[in-house]
Amino acid sequence: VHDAALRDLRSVLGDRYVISDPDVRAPHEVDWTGRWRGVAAAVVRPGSAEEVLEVVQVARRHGVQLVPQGGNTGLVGGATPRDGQVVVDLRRLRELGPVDEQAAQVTAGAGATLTSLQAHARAHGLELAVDLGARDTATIGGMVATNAGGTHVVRYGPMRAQLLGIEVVLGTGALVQANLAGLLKDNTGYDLVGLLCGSEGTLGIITRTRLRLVPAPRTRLALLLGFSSVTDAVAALPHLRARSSLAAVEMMRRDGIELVADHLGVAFPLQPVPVCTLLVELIGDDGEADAGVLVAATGVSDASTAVATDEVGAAGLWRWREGHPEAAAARGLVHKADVTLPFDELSTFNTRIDDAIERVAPGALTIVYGHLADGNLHVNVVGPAADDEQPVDAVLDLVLQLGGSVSAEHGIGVAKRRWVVRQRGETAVAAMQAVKSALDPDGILNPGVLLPDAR
Ligand code: FAD
Ligand code: 2HG
Ligand code: ZN
Repeated sequence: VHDAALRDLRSVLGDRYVISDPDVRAPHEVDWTGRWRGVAAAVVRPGSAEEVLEVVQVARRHGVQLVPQGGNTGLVGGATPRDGQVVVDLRRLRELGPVDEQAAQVTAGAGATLTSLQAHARAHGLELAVDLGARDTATIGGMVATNAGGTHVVRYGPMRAQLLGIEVVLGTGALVQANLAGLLKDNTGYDLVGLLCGSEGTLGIITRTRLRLVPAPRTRLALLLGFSSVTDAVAALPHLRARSSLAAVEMMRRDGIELVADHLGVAFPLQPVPVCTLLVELIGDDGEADAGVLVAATGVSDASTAVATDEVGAAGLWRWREGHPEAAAARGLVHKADVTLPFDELSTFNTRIDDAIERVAPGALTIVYGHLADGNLHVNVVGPAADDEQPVDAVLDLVLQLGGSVSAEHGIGVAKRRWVVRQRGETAVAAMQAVKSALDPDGILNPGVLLPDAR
């Protein structure tokens, strides 16, 4: 990056918000897993949409490439600078508008964390429907940019289903506002809001969002259901879906639970640890009544059931599921594959995946867990070197054979870029490339992410 570009950035943002000190840059130059690293020419911290606009204009003028970054909890390397780009840290844009109780909506700055938004909404008896383990650090802008899913998709859908309006600075250097008023019906042309959601920083830098909120449940009941196979757990899905109080169905396998038990130094509530355990959440006032009906319907014996009826108890059960990414990270560098399978292939995938990985990474530690009701499994592999592509390739290859998707909720980033054409087909990817060149004509936004290089 040219000195003149840095000088212009300093005059727009002030010296304090253009950071070249290597120690301050360092946490922005590596991802949460440690698998993706690079060097940034600088980290800039704009404090308003207008400043973001000026940053993009400076970048266009000087041909500087930008990497938008929120909480840096993404798991596909999309927020990591690769080759001397400027990281645009958006966390100063954390302003939260008043909660609109009439509409059950709120306007949130892109840099607000999920936890801060939830505290704000819950003070009004409402909450954002999307919840995920990285809540204290992940930002709303990052969640929109990745179309994050999380644990309540079965009930409320992913981030795209909550997003009504957006403010964004496109790669063209235009500041665009689309339905920030949160109108529920607005069929005026192309859906820019939906397009920006899941664009992973490649089309525009999101500065503000208008979000739908849902009632914060008065009771939240968590239960563990132990099964002797993944097949049996999948067979319980129709019974679970029949409960109108259903809010989450999370899957854990014995090997993952044993890893978490080791990491936390606590014994799992179900002993012996079942081959497959579902963590089910029911919400609403009839939660307790529902639990009894549900346990009876799924046919699991009482001995393989644990129920938590209060917040503390529920949090205790949830930490088993949410502890998986951290327990894996404690064992070393983790290769992540986040995939969707058709429901009738979940069980086949599960029986074939360990051998598929063992073949390319003998002795590696493999754990599988995920959001079962979404057909979304997370495969974590510890052992292979950071630049070894084979473990994730083996998972994605099997996923495509079984008719699934190579990216369920984490996005493509740099990790899965080579797989986009195989998943979507040449013509669909060409259409995406046309959108990219229209909205980011100089290719300054997150080059190397999501799309293969244009031919
Ligand atoms: P970052 O990591 O900073 O960025 C992610 C991507 O969005 C990058 O491509 C970046 O360039 C782009 N971006 C960020 N901000 C903006 C912006 N304002 N404008 C344009 N582009 C932007 N994900 C799930 O879907 N479900 C889960 O259950 C889940 N659980 C997780 C648990 C743990 C412990 C961890 C570490 C991660 C988890 N994630 C999960 C992944 C991650 O939290 C999400 O992808 C989240 O949406 C990323 O938000 P972020 O602010 O950290 O974004
Ligand atoms: C989860 O569901 C997250 O816990 C993270 O999506 C998954 O780390 C992973 O592989
Ligand atoms: Zn997940």
